Amino acid sequence: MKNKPFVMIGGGGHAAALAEILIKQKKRIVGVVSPELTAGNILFENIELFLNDDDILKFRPEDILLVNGIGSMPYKSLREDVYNRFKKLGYVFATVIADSALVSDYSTLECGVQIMNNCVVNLGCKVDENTIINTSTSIDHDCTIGAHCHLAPGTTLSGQVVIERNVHVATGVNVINNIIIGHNTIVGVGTNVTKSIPSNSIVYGERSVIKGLGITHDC
Ligand code: JB2
Repeated sequence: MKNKPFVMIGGGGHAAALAEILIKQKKRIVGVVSPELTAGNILFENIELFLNDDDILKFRPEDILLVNGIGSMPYKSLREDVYNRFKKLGYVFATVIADSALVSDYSTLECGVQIMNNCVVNLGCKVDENTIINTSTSIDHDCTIGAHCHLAPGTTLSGQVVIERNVHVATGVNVINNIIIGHNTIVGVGTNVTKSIPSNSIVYGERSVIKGLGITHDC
């Protein structure tokens, strides 16, 4: 079926931001699935509310596209869990790109990637599934971003940065070129990353101290 309708999972701030992007693009949202609406009521008021994730099973996978409106914060796995559950059942998650974003024709975005308002994704980039590139993030050329990451608003990546899977980059982080950030890492708000970061680290503060796997050193 061409132009499949969308079903939004989650009813909070991230879901509302995605819904506004889709509504502006004249996409049809036929359901929102959330135990309660905690934001965006005005956007969802004419859309049927389903209270339980099992209600998604009322839609056939071939008839709809899912939108993962569950946001992503450190130490919370709900977004990834929901994605994996319904992907396994044969559902497809829409890739959402805001009209205000600029995504190079020479970059690739996997299923479920969300490029929010005012982002730039330059040429040669690869973004893996279910990753959020949040508002006003700038990703320069030839960067690789793994699955289930969240680049929070105002992240800036210079060229050829590699971010492995399940990394949370908080608001206003800057990363110089050729850096590798290992999987399951959290980069704290406003950090300037000038050295690569091993997996399973927490990086924060003005000097970008790394704590993780027993390692503590300057970034
Ligand atoms: O199991 C669930 C479930 N548990 C909570 N299934 C479904 N389908 N929905 C669930 N929810 C709903 O997710 C809650 O009822 C609520 O509506 C929503 C979470 O909303 P919240 O506003 O707490 O967070 P968010 O996920 O929209 O946004 C977070 O992540 C964004 C990227 C926020 O922390 C934002 O600040 C951030 N920008």
